[in-house]
Amino acid sequence: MEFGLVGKPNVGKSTFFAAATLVDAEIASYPFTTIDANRGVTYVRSPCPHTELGKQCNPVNSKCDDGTRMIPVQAIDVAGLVAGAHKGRGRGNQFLDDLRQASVLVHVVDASGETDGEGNLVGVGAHDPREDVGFLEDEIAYWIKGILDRGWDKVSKQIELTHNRTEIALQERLAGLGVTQGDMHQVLNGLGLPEKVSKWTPDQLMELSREVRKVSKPILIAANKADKAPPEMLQSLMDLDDEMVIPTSAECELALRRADKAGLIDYHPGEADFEIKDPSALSGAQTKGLESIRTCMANMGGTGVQKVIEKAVFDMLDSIVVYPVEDETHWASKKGHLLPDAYLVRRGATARDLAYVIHSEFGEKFIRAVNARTRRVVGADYELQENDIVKIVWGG
Ligand SMILES: Nc1nc2c(ncn2[C@@H]2O[C@H](COP(=O)(O)OP(=O)(O)OP(=O)(O)O)[C@@H](O)[C@H]2O)c(=O)[nH]1
Ligand SMILES: [Mg+2]
Repeated sequence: MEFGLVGKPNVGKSTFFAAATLVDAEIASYPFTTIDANRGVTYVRSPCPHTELGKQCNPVNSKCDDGTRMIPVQAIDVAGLVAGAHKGRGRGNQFLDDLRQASVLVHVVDASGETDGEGNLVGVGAHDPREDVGFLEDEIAYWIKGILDRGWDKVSKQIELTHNRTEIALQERLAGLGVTQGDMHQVLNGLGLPEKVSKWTPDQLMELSREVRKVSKPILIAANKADKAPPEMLQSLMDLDDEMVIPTSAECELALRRADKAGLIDYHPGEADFEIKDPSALSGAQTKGLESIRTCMANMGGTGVQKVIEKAVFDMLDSIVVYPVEDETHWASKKGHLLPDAYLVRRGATARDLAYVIHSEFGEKFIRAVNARTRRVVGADYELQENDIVKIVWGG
């Protein structure tokens, strides 16, 4: 599972990325600091079932922090995108190809208003961040249209000649974006485009691209630099959609994660406070910096970074956590590792889907599964439930 960080230049995408992954990404207060994409791993939290057994787990593909399972997700940070990128403005939109695999986008917006539409510094409060919200949906749709447009004349005629079903042909073309046949069916049904594909107008292709964007790249907004945003400016941004706009301070989160890594503080991402380990080990400036972060977190209920990641993964993508095991009696691997792996799957995924996630051969040669909590045998179509522990039996 992967999420992409997008937005205009100089808003804090790389700071958010670095905070989430602790990968060293270049950060600077001018536009287009990032040119090539940064990739890294971050984690989402879920209560670990090992607590039900009263025994410590032995995670392999994930981590466990005192009863909280940390499940990896990929993060990708790309160059800044400006309005008109599809016409070549700024760095264009070709670099969005790096986001093909991303199943959800986090739109980082500068809630402080200190950057103009191109990302140049103009002073806190000088630019209305609400103006930056709408353009992204358009630019992502133009990018998708660009992918559809490549060789479209030939492709559209071929679809008609082979009497191939339009939804299958288009889905195959957009499979790299994570578009499924079900998605394509839904999109085409909703649009009611003419049957003759080669007669579709550029406007109709754009309409199609917009709908494909909605199903394949849902967008969540991080109202970043909330630590220095004028309160009424931040509020006006949240008023656009208080479900989809989450205030963040990527800078505070980065400082906290680095201080935690350096052993100076005890901080668990997502929490609203932290503990200074040994106050006498800190310089005056460090203490002052940390205390101002603490005040900011108290106002915001945390830095918002972990909240954004988890909202994207659990709410927008509707993911659940499942634990495949080989030994259903002991919830362990063959080697005796307790609850070694945790996987994120979309709600509605079946036992066979999980088998495919683990290994394509497991999916192909799926025989049955066992729900390790109930010890009941379940079939390929069994719909996985949150925190399920499942043994997959395969062979052939
Ligand atoms: N006060 C404050 N400053 C921030 C925050 N996040 C980022 N910044 C600052 O904003 C500037 C830009 O940060 P970057 O992370 O490089 O921004 P970007 O969006 O990746 O920029 P480009 O790669 O140029 O598109 C830097 O000076 C950061 O220190 C934040 O939450 N609060
Ligand atoms: Mg950057």
